[in-house]
Amino acid sequence: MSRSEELFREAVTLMPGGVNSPVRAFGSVGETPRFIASAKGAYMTDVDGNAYIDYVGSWGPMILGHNHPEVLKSVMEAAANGLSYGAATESEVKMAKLICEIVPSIEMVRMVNSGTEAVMSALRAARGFTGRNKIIKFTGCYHGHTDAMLVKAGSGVMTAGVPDSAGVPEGCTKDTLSAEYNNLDSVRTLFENCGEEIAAVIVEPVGANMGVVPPEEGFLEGLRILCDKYGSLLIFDEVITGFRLSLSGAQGYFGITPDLTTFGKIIGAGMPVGAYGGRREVMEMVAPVGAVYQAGTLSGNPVAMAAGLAQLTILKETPDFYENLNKKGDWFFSQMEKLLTDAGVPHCLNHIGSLGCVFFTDKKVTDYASAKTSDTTAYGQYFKHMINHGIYLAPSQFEAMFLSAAHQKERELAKTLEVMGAYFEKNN
Ligand code: KE4
Repeated sequence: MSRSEELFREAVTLMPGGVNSPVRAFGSVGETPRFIASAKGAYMTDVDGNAYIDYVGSWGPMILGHNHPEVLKSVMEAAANGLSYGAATESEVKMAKLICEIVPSIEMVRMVNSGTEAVMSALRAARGFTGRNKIIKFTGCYHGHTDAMLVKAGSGVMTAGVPDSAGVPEGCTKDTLSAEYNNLDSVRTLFENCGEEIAAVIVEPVGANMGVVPPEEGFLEGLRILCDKYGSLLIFDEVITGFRLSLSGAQGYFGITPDLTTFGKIIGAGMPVGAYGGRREVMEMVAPVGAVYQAGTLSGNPVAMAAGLAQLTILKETPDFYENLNKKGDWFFSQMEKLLTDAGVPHCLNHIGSLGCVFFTDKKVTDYASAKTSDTTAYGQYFKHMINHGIYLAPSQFEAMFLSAAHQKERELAKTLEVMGAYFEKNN
């Protein structure tokens, strides 16, 4: 028995599913989760000493690769000064200043501790600012596990096969309206029916929790127009796309300005950090200046700020960082597309920048319904082959592959394509 198997056997008696976040249990791919001992650059090593080329990257934060030396140094230096004070610090001022500088739509920002917390708080600010209650979200989009968002959500909820979650009272979701991604008519209908009651539309500007589903031409612009028409706020949930598609995230990449943005993952470089921000008049609704209450013991934690500041500074100051990363992504996913096509595998490969996902379906995947046509058993078999050949992919069809600056074309990407090619040739 491997050490991972031993640990998992004990873990399931101590934590629900043996994990602290459902997708890590490898439930939908029928494998024993690998217990990771260390990570560096593009690699993770498990407790049995197996090394993997990692395409999860902690679900997005590791855009520079694991344990970038400058990030690690900043964390160690900050930790040496104390782990947390529960008081204002200079690092929070620096972080807020940097975010406002690199994301033009952010005039004011509040740090929190996770993407979920960022979304929960942004929704409350939007409701407080507009005095309205209803929120539109999109089927298959995942915005963390705050009650109001656990309606036809993506990611682990989608994998669990439950459209919603138990334990969420109807009162918490009665104001959550679901529209279909890339379907403006479905949004228009909701606005026509109750536009004056809609506080906000929240959207992943690139769907990445039903697998990767980029916005079709005009979709995001259409949301902006509808929100302006009905006086609702447009919230971009950039927990995944923030600082990934461009330095100013998807909003910079597509040129659409949201009223509020939520961040997570990359902003903390692997430490527990989330943030929400946007128009000053909305953010000034937030306590202690405004009537919208929100707080957090460890929000703006100095060690987490040091990690985030180090990573964002590298992203900001490295010449052509995003041009190079996105070009590398385009090359890699187009090579993957060629492998799949040459092998005659029924597939839809969606990718944008350093995000991508192969769906085992002959349909074009543009929303939740088409994503659900994918053969998750086939995905599980693919996953099993890849992990047993040293390639660590998302243990679910409805997640993304994340490339980092540490993945080198001639090394990790070439090796990955070789393992993939061998598999697809044998299994189509
Ligand atoms: P967290 O609370 O997990 O930090 O962020 C929630 C969240 C919010 N918005 C978007 C667009 C997200 O993708 C997420 C979390 N992403 C998942 C991966 N699909 C986290 C992985 C997990 O749940 O373990």
